[in-house]
Amino acid sequence: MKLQAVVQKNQIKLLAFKALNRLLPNYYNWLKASNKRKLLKKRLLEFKTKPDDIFISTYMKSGTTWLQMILYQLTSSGNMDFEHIYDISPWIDKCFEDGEDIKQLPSPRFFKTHIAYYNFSKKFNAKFICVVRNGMDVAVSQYHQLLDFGVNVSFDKSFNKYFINKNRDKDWFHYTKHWLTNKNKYNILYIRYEDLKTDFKGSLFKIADFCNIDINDKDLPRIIERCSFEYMKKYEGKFIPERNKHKNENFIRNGKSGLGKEKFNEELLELHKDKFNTHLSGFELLKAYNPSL
Ligand code: PPS
Repeated sequence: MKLQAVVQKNQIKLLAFKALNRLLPNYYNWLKASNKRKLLKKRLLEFKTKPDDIFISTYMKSGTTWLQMILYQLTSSGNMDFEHIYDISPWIDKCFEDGEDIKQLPSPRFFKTHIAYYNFSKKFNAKFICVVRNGMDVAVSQYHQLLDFGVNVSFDKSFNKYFINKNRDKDWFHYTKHWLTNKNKYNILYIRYEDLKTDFKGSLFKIADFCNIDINDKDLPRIIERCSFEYMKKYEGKFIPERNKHKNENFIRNGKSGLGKEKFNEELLELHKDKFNTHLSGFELLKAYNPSL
């Protein structure tokens, strides 16, 4: 009898221990995300903006680097003597995280950021260019990036863990919804990756106009050529983020639209449809991305 009670007690202890172990990583991840968010908000508050600063605000793998190159070509002679695009257009999130100072840059300054909308203060005074891309293509591009980072992951897991993300700052649906809702009424130009592909010139003039940049006729062929996929691929080393440098040169990967859906099985497609309908079906700009239509 006594022995039975001891066994029972130990079983209860074991169950409690297992439950705690399961909860702890969640708590730890939540704490980490919350501390990171606090730090970001603080750094954003401290950051002294200039009114002509441009923030290229994108969910990852949506055309951020392309926009960095477009703005570089629009605001300079466009030579490729720089070592890395981050020397011209810093990734502000990383600078904040690493406590790096933003070095002197000519105006207009243009920064890359993946920071979620609600982390910027209401009075943040800058221009934003928000690039959106079909979620299915983003998810596949993100999956390839994880593979390049050496993460051993299936597409299914990549979609369920990274694209749909417990951390809402990193969840594509939440991220996109907040930038499109624009509760604080920031000055935002929305650009679709697909429009850059089908009508590059039209999108380029929209971007230039938004940034008050004149395009000289003689510069146009150079800008178009240097922002092409082929040209950027040739200089890929100048665009690859640190983490996957020296691994596969697969960052300027294939630059195609509409192929993402081939990776989706029925179950993933249903999940995508469901989340899209809940969060994004009301946005006209994203109509062509609706997997239910
Ligand atoms: S990151 O890591 O979040 O900054 O990546 P990001 O730059 O946002 O997105 C990378 C994808 O953009 C494609 N890309 C281009 N497509 C067409 N034309 C040009 N010039 C171009 N430059 C970059 C790049 O190939 C990635 O998409 P995928 O689908 O993976 O090819």
